Amino acid sequence: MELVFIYLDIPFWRAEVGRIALFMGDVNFRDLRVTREEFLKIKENGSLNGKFSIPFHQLPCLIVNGESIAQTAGIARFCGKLSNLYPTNDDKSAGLVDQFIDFATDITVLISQSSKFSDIEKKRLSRVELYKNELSRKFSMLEKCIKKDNTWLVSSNITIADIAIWRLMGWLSSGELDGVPNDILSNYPKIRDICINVDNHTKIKAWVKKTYPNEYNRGNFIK
Ligand SMILES: N[C@@H](CCC(=O)N[C@@H](CS)C(=O)NCC(=O)O)C(=O)O
Repeated sequence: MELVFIYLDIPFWRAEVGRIALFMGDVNFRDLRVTREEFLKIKENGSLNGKFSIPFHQLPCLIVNGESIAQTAGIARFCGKLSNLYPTNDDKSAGLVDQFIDFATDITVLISQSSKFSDIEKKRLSRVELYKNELSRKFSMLEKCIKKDNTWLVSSNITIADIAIWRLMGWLSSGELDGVPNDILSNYPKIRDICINVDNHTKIKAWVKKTYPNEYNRGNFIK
């Protein structure tokens, strides 16, 4: 099977969950990273250089034997199935994995709403407000979903859900999102422990070494 994974050259969770799954499963794929200029053109005309169709003018997009598949969660499941990081014979576990991926989407949508302000102070204030209210509420709910002493979010093995939450929370705890404090995980020890477990996974370390810029701020997972 010929796979081309298209996204920007940044380790955002939407792409990382699929890219890392393929890497962890030793599935061969082309890791195609577009420039900002190419991304703007994709948004405008739904195509990467006339070669790959991008159905909803959004990234990530996965090209499977020449056919385009869009939408983060669907792509994540597709990659997870190929790499044994998504339950294929256990519908309940699959549903649980899905709920965490969709949770990551919900949080991302909330953040992007606050990113719309062009005025920097307005943007910061809206994030402060968002963090104090909706985000904290949501993270408390997520914390409650995690069973005590669980190494992974679902079942006894790492799944695409863990990868998604690790990168989502890494982004949010990096301190680089103005208005969101970098110590957020200190309030959610079970989420933090999942993130630490992912961060320490041998294959994750290998991927980080291979693709992340030196000293990249992966988030604040300190206990
Ligand atoms: N529903 C899509 C949303 C993807 C999305 O918003 N991607 C961003 C980049 S992280 C994008 O392409 N934005 C451009 C746009 O929405 O026009 C998904 O789940 O993949």
